[in-house]
Amino acid sequence: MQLELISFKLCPFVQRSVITLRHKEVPFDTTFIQLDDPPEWFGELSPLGKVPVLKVDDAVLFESAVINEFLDESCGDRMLASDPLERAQQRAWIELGSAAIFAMFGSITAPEEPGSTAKRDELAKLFGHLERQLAKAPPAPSPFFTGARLSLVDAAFAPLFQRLFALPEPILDWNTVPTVKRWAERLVEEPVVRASLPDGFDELFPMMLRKQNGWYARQHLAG
Ligand SMILES: N[C@@H](CCC(=O)N[C@@H](CS)C(=O)NCC(=O)O)C(=O)O
Repeated sequence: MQLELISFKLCPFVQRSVITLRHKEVPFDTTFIQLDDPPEWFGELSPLGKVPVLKVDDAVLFESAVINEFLDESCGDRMLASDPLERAQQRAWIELGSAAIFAMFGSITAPEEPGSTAKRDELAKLFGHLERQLAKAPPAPSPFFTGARLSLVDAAFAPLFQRLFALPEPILDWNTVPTVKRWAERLVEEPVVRASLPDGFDELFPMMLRKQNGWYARQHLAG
């Protein structure tokens, strides 16, 4: 099985698949594109015009959650629960993770302060739900979302946590979500998670935010 991941270097959704591929030690090739100037073939290949896309031999998969479930079912130890109800709940938390990624980006790219604040509030609300879920014992993360082993929920949230920690001025009060904080701090130290960050992330991430020129970047990323 030949795997080719179509990627934009800074995309957190692509990184979810990189974490899964690396965790499962599956060899894959990466083709990077620029989203603001995509090659012509990308429009043909990606039905929603988004990354990640995974080419599996001649077949095409899109949507990070779908790609990750395909990888999970095809390679190595399972990263989702075998029980249908638990598995469905894990999928639901992955969806919440996607909403939180969009809230984060909304907050740091909104053109003006009110838009940025509204997205920040949305992020806080989503994390509040996550905190209440995690604080129910079990399963408080120990250390991962579902217990001792990295799960697809961890793969879905890790790129978000890395970006939140990389911001020069926090957009989330971590003190209000202590269980999430503990999970996040442990997760970003996981070797496979660290290794999934694209080369040059520390410079490229603020550079991308400056280019977007939103209210947050103008306040906290001048120069
Ligand atoms: N629901 C999608 C979201 C992917 C997504 O939004 N990717 C962004 C880059 S981080 C993208 O390709 N944006 C291009 C666009 O929306 O035109 C997934 O989970 O794969």
